[in-house]
Amino acid sequence: MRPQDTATREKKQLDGLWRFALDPDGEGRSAGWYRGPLPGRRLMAVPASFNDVVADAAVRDYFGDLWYQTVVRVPRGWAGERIVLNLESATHRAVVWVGETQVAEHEGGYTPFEADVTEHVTPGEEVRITVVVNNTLSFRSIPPGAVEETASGKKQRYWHDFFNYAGLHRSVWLYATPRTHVSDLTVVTGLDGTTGTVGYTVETEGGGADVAVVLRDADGAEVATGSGASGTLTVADVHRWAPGDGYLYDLEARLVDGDGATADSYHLKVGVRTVEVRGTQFLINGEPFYFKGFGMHEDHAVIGKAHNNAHLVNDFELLEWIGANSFRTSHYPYSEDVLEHADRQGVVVIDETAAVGLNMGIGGGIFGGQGYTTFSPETANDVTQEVHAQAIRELIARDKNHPSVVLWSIANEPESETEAAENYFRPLFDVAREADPTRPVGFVNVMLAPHGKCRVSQFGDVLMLNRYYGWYVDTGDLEAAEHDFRAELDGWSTDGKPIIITEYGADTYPGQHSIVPEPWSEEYQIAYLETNHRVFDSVEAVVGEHVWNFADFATTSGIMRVGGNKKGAFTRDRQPKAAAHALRRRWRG
Ligand code: GCB
Repeated sequence: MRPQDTATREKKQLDGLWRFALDPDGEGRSAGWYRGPLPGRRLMAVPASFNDVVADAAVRDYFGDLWYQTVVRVPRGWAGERIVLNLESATHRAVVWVGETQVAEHEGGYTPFEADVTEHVTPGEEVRITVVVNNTLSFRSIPPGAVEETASGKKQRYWHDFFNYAGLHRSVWLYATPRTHVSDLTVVTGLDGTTGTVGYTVETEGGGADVAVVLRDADGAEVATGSGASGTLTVADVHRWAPGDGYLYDLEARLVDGDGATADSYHLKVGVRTVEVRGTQFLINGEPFYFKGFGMHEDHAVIGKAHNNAHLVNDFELLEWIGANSFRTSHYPYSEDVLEHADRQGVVVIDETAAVGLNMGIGGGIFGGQGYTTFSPETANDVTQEVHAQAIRELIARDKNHPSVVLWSIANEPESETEAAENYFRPLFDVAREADPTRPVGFVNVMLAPHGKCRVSQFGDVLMLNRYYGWYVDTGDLEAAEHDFRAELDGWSTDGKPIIITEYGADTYPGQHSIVPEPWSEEYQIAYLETNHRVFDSVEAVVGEHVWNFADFATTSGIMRVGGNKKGAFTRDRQPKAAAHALRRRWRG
């Protein structure tokens, strides 16, 4: 649960400039760098990916341990409270000390973790917080990677097509709650005609207390109340949460002590809506929904993958300008601020884990990865699978209450045409469904595993396909692309499931023009999109189109990438390419 300020809780943001040190010899842990000030004088912004902040290639490409440290005064008013240290993310894993005591350890770069530090701090006094982040990717991490020996030393390799930005990308908090407190809250909403239902479950820690819940509308008027740790509230004439109408109620969960006083209070924004897959339709509130939008990235100059509210609002403004109603959090869980904004704006989200690059048939885009087998005792194995399962659980635990989230994507373009892949993924679908029985689950299929060959799509509720007809195949030949794409989709249509085209796109160098549609030109990007759209419009089971990508983004260096991936409808600094105007015409009508 995110830190909050409520009648019983207070939070203190620890963002700012932290001490920062790289640890290329890996000595900091044994030398106990957390026992005192970090060596060196370097400072780093939190939140930020560290890579592009420093003007040094050795820092940008660094992998290994990197240390962050700050000193914070614990508010004196927190005496007697439970005090918690919360990190919204540390990419890709971290160990945290408060003073000289290790308080937390976490694997996975995009989900939050926290530690009860009550016993290790004194309200009114300062305390040193040290975090060692480790950004090395291996076959035991999600996403995977490998460290290879080269003529110039050890190099980090990975098979996903975006730069391995790392560090403390999101906020760090200290917060206080009463000892008896709400520890989790889950809502499931339903509709019965014009009546809405809000099923809730409140979990409590730290002692016996009664639970009381109040649901208020957006104007603050009470519309339903309940008591007990779980129950169902009904709302007559409910204002539904719907695409384009991010109406939110406020659910307050209160713990009440023996004297009737409020022991703890926590608030949750609730959008009342339903999601259902029926045949080849994707229904929101019982109505067919067609996804229009993008696969995105958290990616900006200087700050890398850091969350930034100005960029958040700007990106959503551009989504609205262009007429998008949805996006996918390709290829990792985004900041929870992004999901809260999607809730408010009525933007629909496909929420994805960081399981990208589990495919040795691909690498840095579409080719490569040679020299490894995807699934084997030495590469992705049952330990990897458990790390992956935990990533799914943590994603769902964090995002289960967001009305904007309508579909879980448990992986992007993994190997899926082999028996090993089938065995690896089958239990992971169960993990997702157990964690959330209310939303459909899928994974994103790559064109190397077409219809008839893919052995994993049988487990999904929805087919999510990334296809590059006219780019990686049929390059420059849009007539062949149209023919081949339609033929493939006719195959998938026989599965009787909704199809979302989760990626299609063409690299486009802004300002590159051509009288005839020539790859890399702005004209070609438009012609490519129009060709794809003709295909989608002619296949009934297609219920969505997400262009790859919303904006140009940073990648590793490679002969297929010119200053990063250039498939954006917008440039990296969010200026429209000609295709953005074309998409706007299609999507806004
Ligand atoms: C894909 C990947 C995406 C890449 C894209 C590309 O299929 O899912 O991460 O960036 O292709 O542009 O090659």
